[in-house]
Amino acid sequence: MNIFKKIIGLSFVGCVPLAMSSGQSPDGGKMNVLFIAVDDLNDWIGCFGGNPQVKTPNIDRLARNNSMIMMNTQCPSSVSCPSRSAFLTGLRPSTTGVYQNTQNLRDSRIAMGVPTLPQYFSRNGYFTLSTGKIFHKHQVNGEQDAGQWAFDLWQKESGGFPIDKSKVPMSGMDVTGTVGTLMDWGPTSVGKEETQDWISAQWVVKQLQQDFEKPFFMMLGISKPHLTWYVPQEYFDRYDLSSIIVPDIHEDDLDDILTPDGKKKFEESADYRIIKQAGKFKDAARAYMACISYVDDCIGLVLDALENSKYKDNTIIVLLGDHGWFLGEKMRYRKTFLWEESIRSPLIIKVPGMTRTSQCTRIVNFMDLYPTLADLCGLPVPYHCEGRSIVPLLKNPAKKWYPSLTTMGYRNHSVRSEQFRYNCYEDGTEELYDHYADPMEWNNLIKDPNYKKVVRKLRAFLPETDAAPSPGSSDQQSIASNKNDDGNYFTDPSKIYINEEDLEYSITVRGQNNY
Ligand SMILES: [Ca+2]
Ligand SMILES: [Ca+2]
Repeated sequence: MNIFKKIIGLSFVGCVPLAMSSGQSPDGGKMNVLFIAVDDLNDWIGCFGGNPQVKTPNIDRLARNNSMIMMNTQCPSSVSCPSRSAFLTGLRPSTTGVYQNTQNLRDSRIAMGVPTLPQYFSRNGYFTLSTGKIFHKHQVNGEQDAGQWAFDLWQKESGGFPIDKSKVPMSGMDVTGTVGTLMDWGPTSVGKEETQDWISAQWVVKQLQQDFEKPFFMMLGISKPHLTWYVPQEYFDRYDLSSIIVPDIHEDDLDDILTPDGKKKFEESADYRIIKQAGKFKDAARAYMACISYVDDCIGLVLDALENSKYKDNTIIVLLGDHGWFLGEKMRYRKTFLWEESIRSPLIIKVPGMTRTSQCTRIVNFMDLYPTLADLCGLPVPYHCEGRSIVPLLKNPAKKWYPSLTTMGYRNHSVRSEQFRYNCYEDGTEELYDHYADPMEWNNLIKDPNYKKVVRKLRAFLPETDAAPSPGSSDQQSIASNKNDDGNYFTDPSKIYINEEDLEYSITVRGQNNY
């Protein structure tokens, strides 16, 4: 039995939308926006039902307090930089060419041709402020570009997660051969008050006690549960190791995903192999859960501060995780793949005067956030946005909606409808899963002739353009040619709607080189 899937919060009642005209708070003024992005947080949150054991009382409290839980949100890409670059510009990876963590969106001519989400709000009467990771970080000329150029006020994060380095790896595993941030977990050497996300949250708390002359657009980036899983011991102590339940794993799951020449496309990951050999599935799950409970406490600080502020009834709250995360499913940990665990991402939206405590199971995408927030705040939705405003869903979650696209790397796409996920890769490999019958995506139906029509319909949602990777990509072949199949460099700008004023503005900002 797999108790991990679809134990969807049963205590949430149906939605009876309140009347509210977009752009105005209940008292008639402009709405503020509080946007919280959590790094690598999957659906292991109480109100999302991804793990019945995880303890997230603060996020659950937000969910129960006139928020809509968007149960089936998809990320634009299943790793940080392309996901964030996409929802912050309103342009898909397949339009900007930003596919990997190594690619700074400022090096994509297309991405720089539009104002980013906070820039758009700043130019439309908002005071924009931020701390923590919102934009993906890049080293530029020896300095860190963390997107500080996009905000009116930006606070560099501090504190970190100090540990006793002599004890690394604290998990006791030999993690040689893994790729990415060290797969390790254990207690910090300081209490929570001295850790990074706690300090970031306290900065937001302080801001919420200020008087702002303009409406604010505040973005908080929370860094955990991104690896490494170092948080104060008290969070590990919240979970009894022996009673941890780990996800169901089918070890033959990858056998039915074959390339066009019949070879197995995917193997188990090095992390998975090492954790399995060490017998530490439960330890890894507990460490991830400990980090989530730490994140939940930090978010609790902010929610309490907002509740006790004068902005309580005129502030839209958006809370998201930037993509999903595997904890053993598909024989892997981490992210960057086109399966449900990596793509489905948490999203909670509270719009005072509009949303009521409710769940929406329609398929939406973070691409929809830029147009949705513009719409909610009474700003024109920029023509360039490739997502769509979900305000109709916030008013009526049962409204019929659309399939969604996720891209991971050059020419690898996933289309998700309510019933199906269709994946196709650059090498011609394809997959199809029926979520009504198989929510864990164990049975690849692509060879079943009964689904030909379904596949044809889903393929219609693939992007028209696959932009060549923008500078910074490790895709050497693409860098060598730096061209699309049609011979153009990057995406042809005439194919998307770019406001010339925006283009000029962005180039001016870039010219300042104010990293
Ligand atoms: Ca991330
Ligand atoms: Ca399978």
